[in-house]
Amino acid sequence: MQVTVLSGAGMSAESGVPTFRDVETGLWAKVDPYEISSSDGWRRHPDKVWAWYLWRHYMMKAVAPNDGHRAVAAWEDGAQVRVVTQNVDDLHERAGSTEVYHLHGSLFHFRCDRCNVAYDGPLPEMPQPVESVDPPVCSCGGLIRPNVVWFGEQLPTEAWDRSVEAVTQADVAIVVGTSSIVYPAAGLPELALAQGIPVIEVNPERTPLTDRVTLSLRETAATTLPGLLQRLPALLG
Ligand code: BV8
Ligand code: ZN
Repeated sequence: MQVTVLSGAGMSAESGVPTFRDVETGLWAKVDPYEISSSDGWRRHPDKVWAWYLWRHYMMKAVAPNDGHRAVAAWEDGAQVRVVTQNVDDLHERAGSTEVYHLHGSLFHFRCDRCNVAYDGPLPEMPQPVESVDPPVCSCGGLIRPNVVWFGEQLPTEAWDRSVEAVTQADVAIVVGTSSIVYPAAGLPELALAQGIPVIEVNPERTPLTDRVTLSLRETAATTLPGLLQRLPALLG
């Protein structure tokens, strides 16, 4: 059986990682996550954007995969599982998933914003979140940025193409922990539905996708994913 998982920030919520919209707490309460993760935001104040990503990068060291990530990884024992994630964390990989496509990049890779060369130089320690940190400067004069996809930027072609394949070849697609408002990622479940592939949503809240999917479970990732595959025959009838 081919299972495709489409995950968003809610997948990592039970690991203690604030979701994209919850991130307006603490130091970042006064910033708009959509502004600080946009190419315009980077142009306007690279020091604030760099500080935010550096903090999120370091915060990942203190968190671990949850039962939801582990369930998805364990499904590989009996099924072909592909994970299409909007998340820039590495929790699916750390739980053991082997096919993970990052539609919006990763907190763990950095590059120059001018010559694109990969940066693997030193990163300053950040024991506490601070509001502004100047990003390192590349030898070409460009600024080092996180290798994530900002609003207004194209998605990585290979990850997108593999994700479209994963969704259109699946026997079932499971959409978990996303508010389904950011495109083109939010359009992927429609490709499965258009082919009559069952789509199951796992989200404690309703989303714009809720009324369109085969089944929407008002439940959380860590509590529902562990037993979900076994429940599929009964759930899908
Ligand atoms: C593009 C990486 C085309 C960075 C992210 C107007 C102006 C400019 C652009 C646009 C515009 N209108 C539309 C657009 C396109 C735009 C877009 O869709 N905007 C939206 C806001 C309308 N999209 C883009 O710009 C994309 N690029 O279109 O390029 C183009 C064409 C030509 C030339 C150039 C470009 C790029 C989008 C990627 C942006 N980067 N992230 C980073 O992470 O820092 S987006 C980021 O937010 C996430 O990656 C995710 O995709 C998105 C939403 O976050 P979610 O993951 O859904 O999380 P959220 O907090 O929203 O929701 C959490 C959910 O979990 C909730 O539903 C909650 O109920 C649930 N939950 C909570 N706890 C649990 C749970 N579920 C289960 N279990 C739990 N325990
Ligand atoms: Zn450079």
